Amino acid sequence: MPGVQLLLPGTKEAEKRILLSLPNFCARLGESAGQRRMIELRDKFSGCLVGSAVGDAIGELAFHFSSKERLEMKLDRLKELIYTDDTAMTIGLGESLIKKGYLDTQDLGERFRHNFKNEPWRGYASGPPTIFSMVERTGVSYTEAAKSLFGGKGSYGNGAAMRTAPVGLLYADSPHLYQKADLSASVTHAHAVGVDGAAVQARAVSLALNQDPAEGFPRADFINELIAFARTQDMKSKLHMLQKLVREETSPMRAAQQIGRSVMAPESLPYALYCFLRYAQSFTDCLFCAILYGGDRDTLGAMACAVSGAYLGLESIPKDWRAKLENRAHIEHIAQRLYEMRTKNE
Ligand code: R7I
Ligand code: MG
Repeated sequence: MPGVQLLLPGTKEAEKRILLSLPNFCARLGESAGQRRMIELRDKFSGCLVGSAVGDAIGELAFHFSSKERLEMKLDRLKELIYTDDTAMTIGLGESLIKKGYLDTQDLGERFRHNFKNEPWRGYASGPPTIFSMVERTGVSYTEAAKSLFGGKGSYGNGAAMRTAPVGLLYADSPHLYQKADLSASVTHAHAVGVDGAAVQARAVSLALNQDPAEGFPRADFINELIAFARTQDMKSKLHMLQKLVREETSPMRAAQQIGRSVMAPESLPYALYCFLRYAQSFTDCLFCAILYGGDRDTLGAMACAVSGAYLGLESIPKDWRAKLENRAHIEHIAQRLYEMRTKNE
């Protein structure tokens, strides 16, 4: 969307634009300007975390029902949407932030380990459980254990990016967003590329959160901002590729083939962002784009739908899917507590 200026989160101009663009919606409710913004942001916080969990759960189903028709039939019949480690860790990160009020890596690691012990069947890859047992066996810190993985380089998997939405919500307007995402990643992902995945996804959430869905999404500025925000060449070059594919309106299948969509952060994250940008006005189209073209489907769904939900809000997620989501009340509670923490600090 050339020529559209990206409004930086927290700027007076951004807030003014959000308020100005919602007069009909809010006038119907007879609310004051201050209340208008609260409703808008609250809805976006829940949209982000519920959206991510729905994307994760439906993405996991797509491993077994890989055509859209079969998946939709299954979704109609299904009683409950079961999420995977992506959401379990997003919940853990949200819980730790709420309990401590800041990012405490030891508390976060403990929370992750505790949740893993209770539910080891959620589909974790090898990295996090290896770290948990190393901490138990040797007493080292989580961050030290994370540094020792994969020959001392740490993990470049997408596991830090997939769970980073609470950081993007809580620190959306902070100049220290990168550092916060880095801390949240460091208990399991020490590799600079794994950390970069968490930071870029947190920034994507924060930018989407502060854009008004009543207006066209400023795609070009969004990608430029993410390229500038990324710190590794691996991530930057894949974001440049994303920029070209979006500009050329490349089909999802071709984009998936070119970017890749494996568990490596610089593959799955840019493809998830491609799906959000291609279908910015539709949560369901964004979801299907993320999960129907192979690769790390649950995590592609979680990352794309966190950004989509932060932009479009809770109501954009089909009601039936929200109703079937496992543990939804707790996820919404975390979103609302994070919202209160964020607005208290303003
Ligand atoms: O990143 P992580 O927590 O999870 C990745 C995916 C997500 O979809 C989850 O939902 C889960 O299903 O799996 O898991 P890690 O074990 O840290 O990284 C994932 C995989 O990437 C590893 O098991 C390795 O195969 C590979 N990998 C690496 N290989 C070589 N060198 C990650 N980092 C490295 C590396 O530095
Ligand atoms: Mg998973």
